[in-house]
Amino acid sequence: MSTGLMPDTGSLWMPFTANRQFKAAPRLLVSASGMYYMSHDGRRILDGTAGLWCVNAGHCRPEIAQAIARQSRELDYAPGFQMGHPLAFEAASRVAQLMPAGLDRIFFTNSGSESVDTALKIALSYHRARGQSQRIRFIGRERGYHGVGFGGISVGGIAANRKPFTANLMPGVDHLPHTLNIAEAAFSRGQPAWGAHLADELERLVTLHDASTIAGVIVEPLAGSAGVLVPPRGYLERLHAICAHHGLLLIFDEVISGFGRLGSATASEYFGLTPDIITLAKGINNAAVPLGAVAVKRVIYDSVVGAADPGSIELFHGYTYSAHPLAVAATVAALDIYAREGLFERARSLSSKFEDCAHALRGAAHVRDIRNLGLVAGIELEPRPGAPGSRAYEVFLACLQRGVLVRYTGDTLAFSPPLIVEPAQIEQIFGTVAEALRTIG
Ligand code: PXG
Repeated sequence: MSTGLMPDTGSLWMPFTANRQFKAAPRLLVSASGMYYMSHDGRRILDGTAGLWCVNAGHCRPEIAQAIARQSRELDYAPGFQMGHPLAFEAASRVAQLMPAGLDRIFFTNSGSESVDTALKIALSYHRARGQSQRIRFIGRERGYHGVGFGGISVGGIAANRKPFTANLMPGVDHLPHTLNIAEAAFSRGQPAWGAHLADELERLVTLHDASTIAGVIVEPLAGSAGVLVPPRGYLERLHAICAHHGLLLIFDEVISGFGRLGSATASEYFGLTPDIITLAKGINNAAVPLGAVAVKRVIYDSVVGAADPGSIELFHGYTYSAHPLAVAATVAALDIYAREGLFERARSLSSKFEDCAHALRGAAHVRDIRNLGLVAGIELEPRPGAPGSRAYEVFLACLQRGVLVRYTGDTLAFSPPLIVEPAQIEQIFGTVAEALRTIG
């Protein structure tokens, strides 16, 4: 384990970080095991966020480390264009087995952002292959997060992520309204009863643009990054029905919700819905090596592949590291752990305890709303006048001082622990937040 020595922080331009503020007082993690990180100053930190919603089986699992080490000695890298290696195919089959019936064709990427851009390109290619190349529009949603590629920020709806680039976004994109309404649905446990009608906005957009110009609709079934937005009861079902009726491809971005977060392999399974395309990353291999994937219905693969001349490349798309041997070795090992330890079922069985502990903070100072589903919770705080985000940042720091890592976006604290979390650790996470809230103004 490393000592408390602080590296020179100058060269690294940190992602989604207040660089100057961070570098003035760096917070470093130097090792991890199971539910815990170790900080550079030698403190054990309980991981309330599974890293960034991705380390679903807990940290540094030996089986995954061994699979990666073995693979790095046996086949470090193999080209994925016009060549293959066995584990790529095995990992694709294993991922396909966890998808809703019919989504059994898997394209590998290296991140959620790449999965989203890949999904958009596949959707366009599908319509083109079927002679509907005028279907070029996409419908996203306000406050949606679909990564940081130009496709992803175009269909995404987080204003700050789009603002410097508004003139360069993909054309032909429109947005549904988001579904958060604190006045109507504050402190809902699980899915809010209010808000299914917001899906009808899709009918309005279809009327406006005409279905024949729309390729697809992309939403997170459960929106994480924008502050934990839980879909109202009946909302996703309505979106699904409208898409099916008009021939729009429904893309569920399951980068966060995939691999057990809601207590089933996918949110699609949790809600009993089968979209046309699912984007994946993060938990796909416990975040041990960067990897993302896009799962598509077989008819989509068959259409795109079947439309090309035999012997020609059907989809002009792919990454040097698509199905990187180390990344897919980690996938097979991670999926083995999820299955052997029943971690998705575990998440399901812990979710009511998680809900109770989160909602126990109702009435605590500054708490404006509490939202939850599966092993995800968001606690939205009243922003300080003129200083949005500062209160949540201070709670984040106060929790870290007390040995618990939480996330915050805007003034919403987000919780998404590894699925191996123990009930006492759930109490510790929310108990620490309660304490932190008492210390800040
Ligand atoms: N789609 C969704 C739904 C995501 O949540 C991405 C795409 C992009 O994935 P990559 O691998 O390109 O980052 C994400 C990523 C947070 C947080 O704290 C969320 C994400 C990433 C980092 C932080 O809310 N989600």
